[in-house]
Amino acid sequence: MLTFYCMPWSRSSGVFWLLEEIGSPYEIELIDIRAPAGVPESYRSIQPNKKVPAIDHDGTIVTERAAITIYLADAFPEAGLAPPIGDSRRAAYLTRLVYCDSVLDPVIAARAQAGATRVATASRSACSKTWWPIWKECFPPSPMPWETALPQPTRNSPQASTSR
Ligand SMILES: N[C@@H](CCC(=O)N[C@@H](CS)C(=O)NCC(=O)O)C(=O)O
Repeated sequence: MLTFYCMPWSRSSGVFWLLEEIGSPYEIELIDIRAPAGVPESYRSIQPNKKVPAIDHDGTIVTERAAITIYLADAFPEAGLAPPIGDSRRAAYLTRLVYCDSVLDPVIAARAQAGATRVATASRSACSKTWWPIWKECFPPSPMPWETALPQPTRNSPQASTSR
């Protein structure tokens, strides 16, 4: 049993995509991170910081996109989405995957939240000519096709415009 805790138009999108590629059944548990009253306290038992995405796979909870991606690709090897452990190609796979979340994502999120100019220099340096084409290829604009049937963000919510 695989449960996906998520919200469309958020950092959940990449995991949505991954789950669709894997093709194994999963249940969606929508966590309204933009609810005026906030995310319910009960969700802390899944994600201590009440953030999405998160998964529960047969009672094993995984949070953080990079960790979820690595976990799922390894848990469903038949999908052929990651080089297996012991394969030397795993080095490049893990490097790119972790780089995206640990270096690119914070810079891009900071840029979105602070306005384009304050962190433009850091952003330019991180999104070098080498990495930007990979980023664009890996993260096309939301919503993904399978997200369109789900609730969409409130357009005037500041969080909705900065968290993608
Ligand atoms: N490092 C985390 C970041 C997750 C994250 O910041 N998620 C945002 C949505 S894009 C969230 O849940 N925000 C709700 C909140 O902070 O209350 C990951 O990559 O999984």
